[in-house]
Amino acid sequence: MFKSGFVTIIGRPNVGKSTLMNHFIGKKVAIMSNKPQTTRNRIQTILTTEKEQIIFIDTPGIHKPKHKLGEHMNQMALSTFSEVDALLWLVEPDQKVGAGDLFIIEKLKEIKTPVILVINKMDLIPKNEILLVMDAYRKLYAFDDIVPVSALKGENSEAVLDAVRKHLLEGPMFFPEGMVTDQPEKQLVAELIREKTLFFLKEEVPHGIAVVVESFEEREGQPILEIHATIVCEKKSHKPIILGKQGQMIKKIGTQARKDIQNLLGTKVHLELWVKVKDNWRDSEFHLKNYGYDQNQ
Ligand SMILES: Nc1nc2c(ncn2[C@@H]2O[C@H](COP(=O)(O)OP(=O)(O)OP(=O)(O)O)[C@@H](O)[C@H]2O)c(=O)[nH]1
Ligand SMILES: [Mg+2]
Repeated sequence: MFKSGFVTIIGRPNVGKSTLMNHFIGKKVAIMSNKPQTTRNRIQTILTTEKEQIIFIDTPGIHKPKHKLGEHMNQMALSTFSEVDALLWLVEPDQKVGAGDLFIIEKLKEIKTPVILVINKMDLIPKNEILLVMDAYRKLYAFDDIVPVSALKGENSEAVLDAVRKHLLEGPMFFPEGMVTDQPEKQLVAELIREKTLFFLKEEVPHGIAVVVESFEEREGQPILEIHATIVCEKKSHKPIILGKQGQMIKKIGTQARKDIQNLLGTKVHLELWVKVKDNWRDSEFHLKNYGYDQNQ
């Protein structure tokens, strides 16, 4: 009997949701960074074995929004709560449950979807303290399972899959075998470029960046993919920072992004980047839509 199911990964920003999802499918589909609010859209990945198909949905970290983009991100996360077969709620290994997590618990109380609590980053605390963290959370909600893991090291992640398997139902293959994600290649490329801006740039600059791939074509007669992309920033003063002295910063971003894009697509890539200013685009419904942050997606 073939089983399948949809599982949403939720939690506060920066707890390791994208890291865990990428680990499950063995590929970097969702970008990751040490800065909060990295993921901005719902990202589906698919794990298919002989007996089952699990569809993971990575979501933006739930936070107090400061602009329309933030509102959209929360909406992306919260709207999947009741539509899936199980929720994986990721938290940091902290005994003191924060206000943000208490807010999530209130939302969980409104739905019937089974919730598996995943205490991530267990590599950061001594083993005996993990039990205390588990106890602190157990008092707050009737979880279906509580599993400590390290997404970064892959430790105990199989236990999370076992917990998920309990909630799969007899069902079809929703996606063809071999399909790993619903994200178009152009979107993956834009995200890899954005990941590098998160890595190299500081403070609010990377958070105000959107990346748009303008063209994506094979060079005539040559096995080289020609990619042109625009880095959109939200303030005039951010542009020289992104370019860097004599273009050094944008060069670094481009070089690192190209390496990742080549790995992903398995072909040689020529990448050209431009920088454009769109004042406060994060608060404009029009631009959010333009840059792919569509509420109805
Ligand atoms: N030490 C440790 N770090 C981890 C672990 N899992 C993830 N991280 C780190 O935590 C940071 C955030 O990881 P992400 O996967 O981007 O987190 P996220 O929850 O998707 O974040 P948002 O998309 O902003 O909501 C990165 O620097 C990861 O390397 C873990 O198990 N142990
Ligand atoms: Mg993420």
